[in-house]
Amino acid sequence: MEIWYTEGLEISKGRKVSYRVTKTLDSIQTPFQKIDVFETESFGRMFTLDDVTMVTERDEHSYHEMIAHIPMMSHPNPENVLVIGGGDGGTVREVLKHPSVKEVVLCEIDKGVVDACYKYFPEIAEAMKDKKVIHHYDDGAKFARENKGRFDVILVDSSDPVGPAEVLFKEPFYRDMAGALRETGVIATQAESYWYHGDVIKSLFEFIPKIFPQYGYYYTTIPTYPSGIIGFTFLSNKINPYEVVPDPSRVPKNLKYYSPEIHKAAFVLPEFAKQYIKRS
Ligand code: SPD
Repeated sequence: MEIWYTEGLEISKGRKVSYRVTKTLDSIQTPFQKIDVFETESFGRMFTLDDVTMVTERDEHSYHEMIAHIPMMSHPNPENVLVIGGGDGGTVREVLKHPSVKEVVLCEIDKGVVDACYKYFPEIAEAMKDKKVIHHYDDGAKFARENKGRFDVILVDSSDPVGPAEVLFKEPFYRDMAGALRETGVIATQAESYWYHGDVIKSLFEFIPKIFPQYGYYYTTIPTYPSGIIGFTFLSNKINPYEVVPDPSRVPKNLKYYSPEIHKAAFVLPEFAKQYIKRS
């Protein structure tokens, strides 16, 4: 009998994307969510949370490189980095490719995610064992509130705005992050697809201009997320994302997606999507 996994995020909108499963490796219920790990025919090993795709071996680099390197390359000297969510380790792995980094704090609410990824995705998760990485299993908003003015870069590698991550798409959390950032700091947050989630993006950019003088929205392509793209907010007090000129000598070696050209292009949005991002 054939087994297919169907991405759960879009079913309520009358859309379905399914993947043929060649082997089911695990299904774990944590206090926060359901974790599943399978082998798929077309994307290699896949990791889902509550039936929503988080990571596949074949395309994870396009998401992790872009959530990390756009802000890291926009900051002149990122030393202290906070990753909220990101318990698979992919974002931490990319951050550690920058030699200026002294400390990466990983604040993941669900230790079950980290444990499952050590077991099933060692090549991605291994980075979390680096001695520069400090683990906190806690609520990201609380952690940000308790660590004022500590970080050069904050990356919110969250799941979608349902369940445990809902609070990470709300104004109070963005105010908490602003407090945890150094004056020249930069934040990037997972901010969904301009094709499918215009309402989410619009609601973020209702309050973002009240908190951050500099902001923008950029995106990456990724076949296993709904609509094949996913975007990120870029937030800062000082750094205007549209004026950043990435220094080619700082680009980590052997990347598969990010380049200085992609950096500039990622902020160029189709006309219909520009309406979601309020700019004065
Ligand atoms: N719709 C899925 C969005 C998931 C984004 N984060 C995934 C975690 C990868 N580190």
